[in-house]
Amino acid sequence: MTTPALLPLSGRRIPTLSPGASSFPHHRATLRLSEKFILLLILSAFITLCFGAFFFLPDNSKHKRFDLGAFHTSPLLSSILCLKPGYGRILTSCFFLASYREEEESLRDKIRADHERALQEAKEKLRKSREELQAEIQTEKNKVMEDLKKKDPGPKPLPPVPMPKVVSVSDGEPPEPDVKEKRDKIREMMKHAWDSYRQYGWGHNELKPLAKKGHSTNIFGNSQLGATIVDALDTLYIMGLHEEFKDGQEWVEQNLDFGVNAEVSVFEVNIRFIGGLLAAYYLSGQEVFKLKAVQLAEKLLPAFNTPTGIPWAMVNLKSGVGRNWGWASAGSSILAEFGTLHMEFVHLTYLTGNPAYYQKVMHIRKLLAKMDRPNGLYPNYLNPRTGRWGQRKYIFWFREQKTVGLAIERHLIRKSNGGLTFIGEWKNGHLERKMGHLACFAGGMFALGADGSPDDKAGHYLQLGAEIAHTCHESYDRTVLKLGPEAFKFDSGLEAVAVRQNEKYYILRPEVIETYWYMWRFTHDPKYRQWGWEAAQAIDKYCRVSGGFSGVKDVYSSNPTYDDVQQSFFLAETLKYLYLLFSSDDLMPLESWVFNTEAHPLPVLHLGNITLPGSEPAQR
Ligand code: DMJ
Repeated sequence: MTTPALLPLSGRRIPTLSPGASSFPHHRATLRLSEKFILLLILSAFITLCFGAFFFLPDNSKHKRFDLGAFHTSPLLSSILCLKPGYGRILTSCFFLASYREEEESLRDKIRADHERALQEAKEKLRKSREELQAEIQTEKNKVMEDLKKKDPGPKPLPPVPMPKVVSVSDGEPPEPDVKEKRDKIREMMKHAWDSYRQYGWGHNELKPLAKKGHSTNIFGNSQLGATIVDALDTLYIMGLHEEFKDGQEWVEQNLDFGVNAEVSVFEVNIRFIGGLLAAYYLSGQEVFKLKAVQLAEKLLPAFNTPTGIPWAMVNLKSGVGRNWGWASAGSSILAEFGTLHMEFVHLTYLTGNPAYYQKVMHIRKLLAKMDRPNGLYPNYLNPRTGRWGQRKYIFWFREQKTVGLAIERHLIRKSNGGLTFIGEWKNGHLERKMGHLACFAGGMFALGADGSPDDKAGHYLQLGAEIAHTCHESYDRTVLKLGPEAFKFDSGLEAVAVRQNEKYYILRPEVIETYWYMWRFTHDPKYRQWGWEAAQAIDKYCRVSGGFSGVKDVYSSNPTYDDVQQSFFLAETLKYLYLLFSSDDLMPLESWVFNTEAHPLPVLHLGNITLPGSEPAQR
């Protein structure tokens, strides 16, 4: 008998004869040679089959429940292959049919057992309540977060600084039952706005309350930064909506990431996000808000890398590249924007000990102080490359200063024929007798300015604040919906009425209500609460829809159409000011808190008593 030699596949080795082989060596050798070829052929066919099967078999990690019937129809395959569950397409070894059958049986048993277990688990899950399931999901999420934290401990904690002295946040419940009822109604409106956003727009910047989906605008770039969450946090806290606040905090912790490739407005992101996060931090004491505010501020700093140090209006959060809006007087920066970074940036230096923030904004202040001021006023456009003023247009920007230049009064404030005090806009050497809804904030500003002025001036500024509040109220009262238009005229017999169709909209803006609140705090004249209540009722009647609150396109139409946007500032400002209007004064007293331009309260820092890093005594 021949013993087949183990041959290398090249088959170059000459076969040997076994003892007792044929006496016809030549013929025998020939026969052996052809047998060898046949054997070789079978072997190579066998190997080819093995490889073929390896490549064409399904990936059993994706198809754990593969059909074993297929193996029965292909006995050869079933005899040579086995699959190792859980490791994808792996050819582990070849078996003969008998051993495969055993394997198949045990595989079947395992699948059956897995199946039973999954079914059992599903049944158990179905027996659980929604709350129990949510709690389970939450526990899982927390575990994942914990694991992540262990792997990446995140940024180092910031040095502790003494919290500025503020009275603790009282609940501000008014003693009068009818006022309390109104306040409860405002709180309910906040719940409706928040819950709707929670349900339909969570994580998006804003909400489309009619389409019931997320919304965004170019100020946030191409991003999903949850602007409504960050803007609403402090309002939720002040209103005592703590479950909702916690929900927002969790989103911030887990999702708010500023490393995104988005070109955002420096001003808007500062007032809404840095302001919102800092306020949430000061109110709640939760470190995460401070950390996020600082992370964002770091992303905004490259916007100041201009030849003059006047920041670009926009910056890409990822690349740090800045630029200006094309429409802003040939690529200028906007005074009302870069002049409204001070409060937040000073707080950032206070909290971090990093002088950079303070120095950036003080540099702007010093630069402006050196510049010419036509008629004592600052024009609104400034070129950040050349340091020259752009188009001569004058509007307000001194939001956080307590003293207001006389020049504003002399050049921008007028009385209409009907006796309404209004603030116009100075354009190309001419005062336009038109006032914007935005300018209505100035009533509150004058009232605040009165508070810090010498006696002879104080009465005058408070009076000015009252007159502007009255004019802005008239702009609401002269409409069909009792909501104010975007801009209103005092011309050709018109008194506080919008003329152009594209100025008749109301987008849930806060400025008029903001002024009512400041006037209420300084005078306690009940008419301000009355006017605020009229506005709240009108908003609830005409802007409320099942999916939240929407702006309206024409306040003079009894059948208005919606713009389908729930602005984030509606939750940050409009509802907050309304709530404060119907609260007692011990909630957020103005001696302790100062509100930024987006109504985010920050503690008053008495810079006379604090030395900020990077500040020189002369700068204070
Ligand atoms: C808000 O974002 C701020 O109040 C800003 O200063 C002006 N625009 C809106 C509200 O109208």
